[in-house]
Amino acid sequence: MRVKEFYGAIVGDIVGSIYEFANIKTKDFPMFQRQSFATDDSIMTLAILQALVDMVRCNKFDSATDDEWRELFKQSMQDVGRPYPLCGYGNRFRKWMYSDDPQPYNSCGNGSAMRVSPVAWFARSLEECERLACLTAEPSHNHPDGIAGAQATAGAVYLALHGATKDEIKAYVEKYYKISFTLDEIRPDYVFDHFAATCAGTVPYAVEAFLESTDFEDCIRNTISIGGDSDTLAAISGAIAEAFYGVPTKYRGAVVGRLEPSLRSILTQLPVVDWMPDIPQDGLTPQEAAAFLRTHDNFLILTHIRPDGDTLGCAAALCRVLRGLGKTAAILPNDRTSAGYARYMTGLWAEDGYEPDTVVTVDLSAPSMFTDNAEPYRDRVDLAIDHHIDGGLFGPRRCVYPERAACGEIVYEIAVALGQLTPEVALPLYVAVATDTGCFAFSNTTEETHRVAAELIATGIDYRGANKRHFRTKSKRRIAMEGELLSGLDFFNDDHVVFLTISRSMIDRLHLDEDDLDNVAALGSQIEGVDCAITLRQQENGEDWKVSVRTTEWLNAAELCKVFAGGGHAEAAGCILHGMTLDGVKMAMSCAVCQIRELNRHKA
Ligand SMILES: [Mn+2]
Repeated sequence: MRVKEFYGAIVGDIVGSIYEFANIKTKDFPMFQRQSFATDDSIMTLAILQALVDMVRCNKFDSATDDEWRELFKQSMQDVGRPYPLCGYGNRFRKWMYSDDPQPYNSCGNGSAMRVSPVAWFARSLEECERLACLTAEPSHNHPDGIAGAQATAGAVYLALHGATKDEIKAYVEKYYKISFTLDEIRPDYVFDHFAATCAGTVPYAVEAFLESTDFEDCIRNTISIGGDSDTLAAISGAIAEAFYGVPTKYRGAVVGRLEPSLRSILTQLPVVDWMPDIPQDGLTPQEAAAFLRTHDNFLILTHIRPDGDTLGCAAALCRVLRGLGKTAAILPNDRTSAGYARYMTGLWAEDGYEPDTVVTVDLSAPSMFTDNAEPYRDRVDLAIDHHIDGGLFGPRRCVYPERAACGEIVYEIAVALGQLTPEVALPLYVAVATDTGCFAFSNTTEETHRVAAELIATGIDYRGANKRHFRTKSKRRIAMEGELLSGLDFFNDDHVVFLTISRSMIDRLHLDEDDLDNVAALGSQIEGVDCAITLRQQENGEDWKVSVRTTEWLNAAELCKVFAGGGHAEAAGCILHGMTLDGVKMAMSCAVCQIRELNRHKA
């Protein structure tokens, strides 16, 4: 898979953060520790990124003058950086940061090199890259060496992004700095002194750490192993290594979790810039995942909290595939499994005391989606199979295809690769695919979805029975509940937004269970003219609310739910709001809807 995103400089900075003043001269250390944090290198990199994004958004990227660029870079560094006085600014830069009229101070410090990497992603030629690099340096680091450090770094990232070899990258950097040493030669004597804080004392060393590396992680380890200004060195080498190798997706979660929301959003809300290059992203194909499964044994399969047909269907199918191969496999019990889906799980739940060797998650997108009893396995997931965009970042191996309508489509490919597409496997997979697509009616449904369904049906399963059971049958209680919900609709925003409320008293009075409440959210989205249907379900404590959102294309449901630490897909997502009254929840949700709508208008 190839993606347009960059985390490399920030990964390097965070890994290096705890070694800057406690150098280690070894490559053997944990990449992320609890104390690892994003320092000024990350924050200034994000500030430069924000400025570039702003220029694109206001359509001035091509027409802005040098003065306008310098002014914007300066402004962006102050805007983004001022809330973080303790992130590690040097003395003179701190004065600059909090000055009302900041002036360049002829610095040749490495600050100009550590923050520059985003320009390489936006530049369309090496010349443009060098010009922009110079303009990011000049507001503070206007010494010729400060500018050279920024240009050498940005140029190296640019070349790596555009397919240059290590020899070509080295030759380019040597226009600025001679690199006539190896890491082993300089390691004993390289310390964090005055020289190591300048561009000349940093950039060539970071570049050499990249040149000697075998992959992204090896580059970061090389960099930390020489000592010096570790976080800045690694921010530089990490940016180059990312452009050259790509960053393992497992590090994205570690970065995102260490950035405050406002900083995080600079990274995650990149505008579409078609000229921006993309980089390879790791991840297993279904065939590679199949190969992994074939060579392992004693499996435990994890499903997500509030399990749906997709996660349960995938688990049941995968468990049967593995048992079909003669392996030991079981599914961790999920006590919220509804009666309608329990029929597919018979005989597959793990018994108490089962000790697995291999842990696999299905349709489980984030750490917050683990069930309570899955706690002991949180840090030992071996393979994550998922179709959520940020899915499976907690695992070392991911088989993630966000373009797939259901995780069931991916497990189908795996079952085929392992020669195990039996009717017993196909039926739960059909349920997985059918339920996650609203019986092939949601907009996530593709030709591929239908092709997979056709292959599943061809095994001879009773798909008509499954469809009747899951889509055309309602309990009396469900019908009564729908009657009450529909008589209590609450419209907002010129009838574009509708709230449906399932109160605790309704659940108790009508004796509603999980089956009765399954997919209630779809009800509101059936109303003509409604673009956003929000179903609120009061939790047992009375003051927490489970929110399910269904939207049309004008509003991204996942973006909306992310505001409240939830997630999901573009047109179906969820979150939980804590400690609120019904009116409070409605207020919070409708405000967020309006804000996102405004933001999108602004973008457009
Ligand atoms: Mn799913």
